[in-house]
Amino acid sequence: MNRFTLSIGKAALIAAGLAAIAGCNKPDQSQQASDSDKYIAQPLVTDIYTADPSAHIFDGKLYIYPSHDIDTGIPDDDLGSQYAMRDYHVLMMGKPGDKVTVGPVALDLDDIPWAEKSLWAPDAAYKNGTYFLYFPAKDKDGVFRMGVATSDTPMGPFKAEPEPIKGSFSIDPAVFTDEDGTSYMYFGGIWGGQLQRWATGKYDPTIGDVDLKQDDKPALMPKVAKMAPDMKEFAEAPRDAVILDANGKPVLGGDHEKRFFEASWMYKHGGRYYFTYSTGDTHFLNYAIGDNPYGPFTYTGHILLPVQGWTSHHSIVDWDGKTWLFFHDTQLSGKNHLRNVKMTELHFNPDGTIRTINPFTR
Ligand code: FUB
Repeated sequence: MNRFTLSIGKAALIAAGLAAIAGCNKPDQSQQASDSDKYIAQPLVTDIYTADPSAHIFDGKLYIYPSHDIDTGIPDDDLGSQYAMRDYHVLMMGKPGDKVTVGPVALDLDDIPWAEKSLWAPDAAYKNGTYFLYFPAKDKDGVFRMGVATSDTPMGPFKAEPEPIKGSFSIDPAVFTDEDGTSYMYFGGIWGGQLQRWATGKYDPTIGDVDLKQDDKPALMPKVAKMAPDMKEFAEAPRDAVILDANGKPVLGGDHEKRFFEASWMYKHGGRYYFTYSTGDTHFLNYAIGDNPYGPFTYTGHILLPVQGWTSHHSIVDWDGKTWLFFHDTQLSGKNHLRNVKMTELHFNPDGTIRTINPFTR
C-alpha cells in the first residue's frame, strides 16, 4: 500500500462532507473520538490541528514547534500535496501536565520571500540570545528547500531570511546542538520529501515520486551537516548519516521496517548519539545508535509502534527529570492530514535500549 492509498480510502468516507470541510481548519469537538481511553496519551491541543512536534526546553519551559495542519480539500497523492500547510504556531507548557498555550502565528507563508507552499515539519534552536526556526517549504519550482527564520523570543514571531539555506534540499530539519556547542542539521525524507530525486547530488525530477526501487542496494540515507556559527547556513556539504544493520552493513532499500523514510531527530543519552526516524510506509519510529554526531548509526529497535494515521513523527527531550517522547496521531479527526500532537514518557533499559511504546491501550 502506498503513502496515500490509505488516505484515499479515508477520503471516500469523508467525500460527502467535503463541502463542509472547506475552510474548516479547527477540530470539530463533535467529531472527536469518544473512546479516548484506547490511546496512551491525549491530544495536547484541541483548538487547532498540530503535527510533527519538535520539542525544546528553553529557560525550563517546554516549547513545541509543530506543523499546523489545515484542510484545503486538496486531493491526496504520492507527493503529499494535501499537506498544504501555510503557517506555524508555537506551543508552550510551563511544566508537565499544565495546560498548553497556543501561540499566535509565528511565521506565515506570505512572509517567506522564496517559498511557494507546503510548510512541513519544522524545528528550532537557540544560540546567543536568538531563537532559530528551521522549516522546509517548496520553492517556486516545486523543489523542497530549507529555510531559517529568527526571533528574540521562543514563541516568535520569526522573521524569515530572504533565501533558503544554501545547499539545502528535501524536508524535516532537526537541529541538534552537542555539548561542545556545535550544531548539526539532520534532514531528508523520501517519496513526497523528494530525497530520492537528489540521489545523484543534483535535483532530478525524472526519478519519480517514491524511492529508487533498488531493494537490494543500500537505502537512501538521511543527511547531516554541521551548521555555521551564525546558524543560518551549513558549514559543510551535507553527508549521509548512514544507518547500519546488526551485521554492520547499510540497511537496504527493501527493508521497509528499518530503512529511513523521514522525520529525523537526534537525542544524546549516556554519551551516545541516538538517531531516530520514521519508517514511513511501515509506520514505525525507530532508533539507531552511534558514537558521534555523523554516525554511522546502528539500527537498534522501534521506539513507537504504528499510531492511528499514516504518518509518524516525533521528538525526544529531557524535562523535569524525565525523558519525553512527543508524537502525533489522528485521534481528533480520523484523517491522515489533520493530526494532533501528544506526549508520553520514554523509558530506557539499563543497557541503553529503549522500551518500545504502544500508542494504544487496547
Ligand atoms: O507534515 C508533513 C509531513 O508529514 C512531514 O514533513 C513528515 O514528517 C510527515 O509527518
